[in-house]
Amino acid sequence: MTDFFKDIAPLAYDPNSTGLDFRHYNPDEVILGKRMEDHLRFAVAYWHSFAWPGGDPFGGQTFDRPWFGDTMDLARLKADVAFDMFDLLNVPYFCWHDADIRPEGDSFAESLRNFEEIIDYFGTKMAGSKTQLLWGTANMFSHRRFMAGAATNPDPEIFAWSAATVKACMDATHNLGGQNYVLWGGREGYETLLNTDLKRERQQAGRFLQMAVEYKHKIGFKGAILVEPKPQEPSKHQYDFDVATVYGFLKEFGLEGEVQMNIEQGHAILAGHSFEHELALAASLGIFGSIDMNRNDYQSGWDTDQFPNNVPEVALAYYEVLKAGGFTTGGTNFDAKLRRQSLDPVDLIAAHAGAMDVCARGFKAAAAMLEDGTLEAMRAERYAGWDSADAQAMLESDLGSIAQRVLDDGINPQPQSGRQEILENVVNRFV
Ligand code: XUL
Ligand code: CO
Repeated sequence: MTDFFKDIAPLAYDPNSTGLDFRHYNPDEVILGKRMEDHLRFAVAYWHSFAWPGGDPFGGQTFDRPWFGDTMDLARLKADVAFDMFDLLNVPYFCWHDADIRPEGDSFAESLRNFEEIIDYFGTKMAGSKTQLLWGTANMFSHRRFMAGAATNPDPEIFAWSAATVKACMDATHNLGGQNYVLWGGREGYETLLNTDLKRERQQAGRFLQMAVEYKHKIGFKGAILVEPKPQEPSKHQYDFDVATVYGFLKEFGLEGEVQMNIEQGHAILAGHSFEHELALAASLGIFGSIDMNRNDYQSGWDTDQFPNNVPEVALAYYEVLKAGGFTTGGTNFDAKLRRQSLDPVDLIAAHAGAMDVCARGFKAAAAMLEDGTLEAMRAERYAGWDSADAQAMLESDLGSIAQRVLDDGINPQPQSGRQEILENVVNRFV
């Protein structure tokens, strides 16, 4: 154990806690026949908690971490502190980008050596910890070489560099027993059409994703490949705008049976949707995979990646997760960062502890709503007319025959209440 979190004890479940301990997250509590820990499958995001220096567009680093710097010794110290925090929080999973965990070398080969050495170090740390890998991914957006995209770059050498990077990250994820491999679009989009061949870029992105899927099968990786949609930021226009857009893209490239979605709360909001909409749509298309849990500031209109703290919103999200059958390989990754004034080690622990409690409260409310059954019963009642043989036969019929039936039977539909306020009142009994 390092001394970074020296005065902080491992967090326990204590419903009367006024400190860091969990008031709501009890990993062993059985809900809907499963332990809470196995339902929620929490993960810590390495990039925000250990690699982000605390900058914003108007100012640079605010955090002063003993592991900041570009040496392998510091990368190992960072890993030591990270696993200390995983142990204190008792989280089952973590997630990384290659660039979060290793210093960049002077060549691809040197970066790869650094990366593989830290991956081996992770293997040792994971052998002595409960915390395992939810997913790995490649950072193909921070370095200036990626400023015009990775797979969609006009320069084929960047495509090659990106392919080599994803291969290395998939190998590492596989070797560590990762549950999923994630591809977020990064700078796969554009700033201006004046310099962009949109058709060509989408083809490159499609072929790249096919190659990732082919490689998964080649190495026998059994986890899921997940794409994470986001509508803008960093690019003005991102190709992976939202779940619906990505589904069309997957269909175009024959990948709808191979790739699932990693859906992030803040990205859904940026796309003009609710989180639960994106979750429900992915589930209905059979491509729901995992979630990045966070929230954005609703006034600022950009990706502020704050820790979640809105229980009713989280409840509606987990309601959709439960209706989708819950997580299989996926989980709840806190893609969330501290505010830049939250300087102290205790802030990092409190942020995660609070977020885990918010998720636990939301999850319990979601499970209770599902067990109560009122919402599902009222939804079923709303569509009950479609249960009749006539209604079902209509879907196999044609416009002419239906028109004739409307005339023959004197069909004269009467508007019915959608009961939105009553349904909202039902939700409010649980949140
Ligand atoms: C960016 C974002 C990423 C992905 C992984 O908005 O969400 O952190 O989750 O690259
Ligand atoms: Co994310």
